[in-house]
Amino acid sequence: MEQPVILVSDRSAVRTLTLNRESKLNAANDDLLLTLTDELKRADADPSVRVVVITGAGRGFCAGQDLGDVSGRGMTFTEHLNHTYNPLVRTIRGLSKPVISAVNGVAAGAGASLALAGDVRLWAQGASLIEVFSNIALVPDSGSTWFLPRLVGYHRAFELMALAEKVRAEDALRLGLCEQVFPDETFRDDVQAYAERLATRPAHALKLTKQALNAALTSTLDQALDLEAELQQLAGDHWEHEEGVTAFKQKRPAQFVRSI
Ligand code: T3D
Repeated sequence: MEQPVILVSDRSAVRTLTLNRESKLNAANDDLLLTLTDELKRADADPSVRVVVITGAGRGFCAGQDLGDVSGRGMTFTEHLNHTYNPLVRTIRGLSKPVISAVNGVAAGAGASLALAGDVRLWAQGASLIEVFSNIALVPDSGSTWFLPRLVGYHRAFELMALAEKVRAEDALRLGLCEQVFPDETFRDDVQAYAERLATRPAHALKLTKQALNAALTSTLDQALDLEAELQQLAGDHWEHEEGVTAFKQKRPAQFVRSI
């Protein structure tokens, strides 16, 4: 029987979506990309899920487009990106819940873009990222040209893209490509623990925070101030705010998770 291209598992309000084409370092075919996008939307609609983790099976995170699966797809590059990768990246960024890119191994090409697209990027010590596109004379896609210069500046982004050099975990941390690096041996447990901690935070406030940050990346200060004022009203009117203030006054931890 054929293996599912995305494995779905739930633990303590954390949904983990595992790219599952291990023998090809989870290189992406259309089935994987479309299923991942569907699963993200399903997780967003499921009230029992508070955090979503994207990771890879085996020793790779994602090796980008499956280069053995491009002929005969009946689409131009532009059509293919608009059909698969671009909706996926938009879904990650637009999800109302935090998405963790849990980079367990090599992330190359569009896989590097996926590694950068999460709201939180956690890496295993042995993970690496390669903007590999220029090796096959393509342009970085799936958001890499947007994410990378915002993180490392134009010039370093250009160098990484032009030379397709491997960025290892210690350099990724220094460059701001990830928030934390965990030992390979304990990586999946460490990611789960991090995700569970995030899942205890106020979900509604984090949803609005994500919205504000995404908008601020392309807005003026005036626009950001206006949006903050608008979203703060929504946050301030929500029960989470009342609970946070009450907990502060009562000198106890706030309880932002309510049974559904
Ligand atoms: O719409 C469009 O089509 C445009 C969109 C483009 C988006 C893109 O992502 S373009 C970039 C595509 N990706 C690549 O060019 C990466 C190709 N892979 C590599 O450069 C290397 O495999 C890695 C640097 C990622 C890892 O190297 P290494 O030495 O750790 O592993 P390996 O031995 O090269 O790979 C292990 C297996 O995975 C191997 O299979 P085998 O020989 O054991 O049967 C290899 O062929 C397979 N594999 C790795 N990457 C891909 C792949 N198979 C198909 N497609 C891949 N991308």
